[in-house]
Amino acid sequence: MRPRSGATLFWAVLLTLALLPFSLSGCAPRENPPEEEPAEDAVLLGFSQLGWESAWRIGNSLDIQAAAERAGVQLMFDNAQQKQENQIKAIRSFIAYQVDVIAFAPIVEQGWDTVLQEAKDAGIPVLLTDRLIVTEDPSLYVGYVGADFLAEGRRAGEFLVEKADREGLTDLKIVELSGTPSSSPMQQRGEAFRECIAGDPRFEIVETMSGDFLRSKGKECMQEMLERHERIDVLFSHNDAMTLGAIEAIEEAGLRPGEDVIIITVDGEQAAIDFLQEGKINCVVECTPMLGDIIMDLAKKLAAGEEIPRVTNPEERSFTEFDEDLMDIPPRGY
Ligand code: GYE
Repeated sequence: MRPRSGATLFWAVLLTLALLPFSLSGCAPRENPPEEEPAEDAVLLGFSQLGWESAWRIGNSLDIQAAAERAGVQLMFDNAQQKQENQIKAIRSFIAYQVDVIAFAPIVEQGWDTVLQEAKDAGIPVLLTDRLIVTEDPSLYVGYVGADFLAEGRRAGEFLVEKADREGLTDLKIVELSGTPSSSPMQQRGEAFRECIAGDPRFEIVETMSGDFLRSKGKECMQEMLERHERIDVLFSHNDAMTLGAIEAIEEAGLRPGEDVIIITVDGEQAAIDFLQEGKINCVVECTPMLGDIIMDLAKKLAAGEEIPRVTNPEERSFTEFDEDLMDIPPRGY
């Protein structure tokens, strides 16, 4: 950890207060152990969250804040309200306040090199969390902690193949609701799903629309696609929020989600698991937002000058209508 003067700490605390209106600090779950004042020499972690778009994201923010308290890490948390420029501003202020470590969830893959070079020049290690970036200089970040989005897309595709095999389904018209354009989960979930069904004449993706990972847009896009296509047999949606909106549209069109339209979704928030159990969703591919403890552990190691793994993927699975223990899924917590 770099030595920090009392004055730096003072400014760090001040920045945290300034960022408070954008943070979720007031909402940390109450059942957590009592808050401890971070020690004077606590690791100072600047975290730029990308926004508020889904229950996944809110669960992720709450988990990071609770984990920082548990770990005694002093957290400067900024919420960028879905704007890359706000994330860049937040990272610049973390550099100015000489935090020990910067972590951020990049809203899109491109456009980070300049600000990350500034962090590197200042000697501050940067950890990517939740999403990846594309850069020609891999030394601009020290590691990534988050899901394997290709594995998620593959699980979604494999479920569909299994469903078709088991039930002898053919000629399936698929629509895809994709996430924020140019974000890594959107790119990789879509790519791996396509690879799984490629060349199999039973499957045809008839349309892909971006619902930006938002429930409202998921509903709008689904309404439009239902109007445009005579028949839709399958919905592959890149997150639960869009799926919940799409289910509203499907029901309003007089169709039965899970029966008339096979529904495959990613995240695993409680509302999606509830619908899986009710038969309105056929497959939920898990993507856990509970990354806080791993992030704190890695931040402490980085602050101590230790090496960390280049990639840390949490363990994930999928939940499907074929699972024998479908009704025993423990509460998801998001
Ligand atoms: O699937 C979605 C969220 O980046 C993995 O972003 C995350 C995705 C998640 O808004 O719900």
